[in-house]
Amino acid sequence: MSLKETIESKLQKTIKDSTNEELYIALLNFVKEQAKAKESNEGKKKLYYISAEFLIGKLLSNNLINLKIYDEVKKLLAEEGKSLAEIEELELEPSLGNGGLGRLAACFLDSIATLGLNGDGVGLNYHYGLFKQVFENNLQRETPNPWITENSWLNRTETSYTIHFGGFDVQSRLYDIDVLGYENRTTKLHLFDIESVDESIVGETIDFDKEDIRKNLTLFLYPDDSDDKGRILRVYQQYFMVANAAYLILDEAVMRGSNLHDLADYVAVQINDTHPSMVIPELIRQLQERGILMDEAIDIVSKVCAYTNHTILAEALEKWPIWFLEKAVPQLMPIIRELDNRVKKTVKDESTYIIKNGLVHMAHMDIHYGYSVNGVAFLHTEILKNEELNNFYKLYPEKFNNKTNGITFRRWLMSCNPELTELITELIGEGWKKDASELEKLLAYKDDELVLGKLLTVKDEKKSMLAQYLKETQGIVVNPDSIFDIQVKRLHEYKRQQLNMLYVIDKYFEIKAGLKPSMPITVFFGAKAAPAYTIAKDIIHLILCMQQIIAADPEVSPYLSVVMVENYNVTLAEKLIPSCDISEQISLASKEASGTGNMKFMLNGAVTLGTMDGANVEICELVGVDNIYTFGESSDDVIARYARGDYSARSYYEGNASIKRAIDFIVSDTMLAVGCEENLRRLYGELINKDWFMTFPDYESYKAAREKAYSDYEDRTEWAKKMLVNIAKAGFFSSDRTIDQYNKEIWKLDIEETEDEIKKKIA
Ligand code: 26V
Repeated sequence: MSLKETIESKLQKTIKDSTNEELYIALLNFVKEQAKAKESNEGKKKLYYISAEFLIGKLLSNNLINLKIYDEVKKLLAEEGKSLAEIEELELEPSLGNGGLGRLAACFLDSIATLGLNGDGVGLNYHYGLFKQVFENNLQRETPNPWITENSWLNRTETSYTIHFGGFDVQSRLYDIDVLGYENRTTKLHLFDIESVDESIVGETIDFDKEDIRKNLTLFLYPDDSDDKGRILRVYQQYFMVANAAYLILDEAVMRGSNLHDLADYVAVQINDTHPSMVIPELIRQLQERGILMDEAIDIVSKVCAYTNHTILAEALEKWPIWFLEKAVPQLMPIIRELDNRVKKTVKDESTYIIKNGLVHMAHMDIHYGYSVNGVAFLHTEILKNEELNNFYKLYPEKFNNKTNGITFRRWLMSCNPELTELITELIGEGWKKDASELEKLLAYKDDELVLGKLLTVKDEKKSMLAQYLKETQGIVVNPDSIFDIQVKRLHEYKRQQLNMLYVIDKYFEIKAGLKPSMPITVFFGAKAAPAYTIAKDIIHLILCMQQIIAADPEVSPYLSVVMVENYNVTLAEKLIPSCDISEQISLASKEASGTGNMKFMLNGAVTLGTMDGANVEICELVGVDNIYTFGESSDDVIARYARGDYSARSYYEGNASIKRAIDFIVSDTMLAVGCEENLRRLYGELINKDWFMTFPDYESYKAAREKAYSDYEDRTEWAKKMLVNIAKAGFFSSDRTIDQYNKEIWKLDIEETEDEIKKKIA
């Protein structure tokens, strides 16, 4: 059967006569069948990547690309007068993550499937995801973000377990999403849900009865953690996730032939940040249930579990009060106490203990009882070893290793930027799609004006497409001939969207004073703030107020505009990133573990304006100082400044006229006319009295670097060379490389025979 016949047999009518909804469902079912027909990855040892977040994005086009039928389907639909792009718009995006950590997990699944590794993802099926962001009166409001429709990518399975909590049980149900590898076999994302979930307890807002666990457990990702009720719900969620994972892991291992004593030959568990850390005591508990004694169970689990750290921010390192665990999962506390006692018996350094002052330190458990601890970029791992986790590094130097993050080029180039994909392929062939290091072949065209011109044309095209899209979907008008300067990422003070705004306000004053930029500039923001993170929401308020002020000012708006997109998500990222000229990666040095947006921008020919933080350091090394704009204090300087504790924001504010003028503007009459006094005064006070993430000391060097980038931009050929070098050097950041390293250095899935077996054979 031809593709057309296959699709039409599903539709029971012609493509021409079908609605986009009908076509979406037909394509969804067609892809699901293709996935089923493909072999799934297998092997003796299997990886379980356990993560509270999988920010997978829409799946239709990506799956068509990985099946290598995207172009064919698009062409067929076009011939019948239909648009694949319009059909894609109908798919709802699941918001099963906050940002980088969840998106990384999704990229990793793509690479695991593509490399044919035997590994699955395990997480939770949140019905309303994180939340949908709505702007009202220049403020963020949160509403539920339902995404599960009658026809979705979820496949209900027969797998179900009884999960015990303190005082009650729940029945789980496993739903699977097929993950298709690029031209390869498939793997699975396992999302656990509860049978008793009750969507009706949620109304228009994200408030709900946080204590009715049997109904609410899988409604939202990370419900508001500003109070104990929300925090303890997280413990319930986390235990539900890992208890299900552990049952699945042990059942499958036994099916693959394990006698459980040899579990480490059959299973590797990657703990993605501390959210799944309870899998350690839970696996020990379940092994005991299956007849294995404590000593051996601990030994087995310590050879199975590996931990990834994604942040050095103390507030994000989970420490649960003992009473939370006693209440939610009393069966785990004796095991956690035993694990802690063993540490206390053998280790002198009290800072590494698991239980301290009534708190259970989840990361400490991971490090003592996991066999690998990795950071997510070179600098981050060095900071873990030498600063944050130095006491652990001294105990277990052999456990520490780096795995610099990566991104899947299938989604972040081939799918979101077919125009650039085509140009690259025309120049260097198809090989880069399977081996990203081949992108370096592009360097041969560094002085080819024709190629550089084509690169600029593609960028212009993507900018126009974004402008069109924003007009249609958000009613925002942007000038496609302006410089697109973009900062999109979670809203957090350490990422310093406020530093970007300082520049915007400064520039606003310069333009008012007659100092006009020679090219118009559009500054884009996209960011969700955690619902209970007050200052982050105040920063969003400032951005939206400034957007309004500039738009209404005919003196300024022809030269400068601010655009904050609503509800930034994977779908919007796929439109924003290809159209970007300047990629803002301006975290306070030492604070951004890696960043992955920085890699996506680079791959799409944006030039980075950034601090020497996270993976920016590696980007800088790869592209060379001529092809990146770096600024700001080094991580060593920042760490030293924190240690001295002598930073005074106020003295910078008083000593620098541009900073003072910009900060005072936050509480000016102009701002208060469009904004909310309480929010603006709070932000103003926070900045001049605290500025915990030290924006002021970096301001002058930031401004200089940004001005340099803008002026360099005007020499279009020279700029195009920078773009080309960035694309050519992005190969290192393919998640295929990252996953290959995880496998060779941590999981060792390809090794069919264990050392013991080989030794036995030799003997
Ligand atoms: C989360 C939260 C949530 C509540 C407010 C405070 C706070 C502070 C930090 C975090 C970060 C949690 C871990 C995380 O998402 N890390 C990100 O992981 C990415 C993938 O490795 C990495 O690229 C980012 O640099 C890192 O921030």
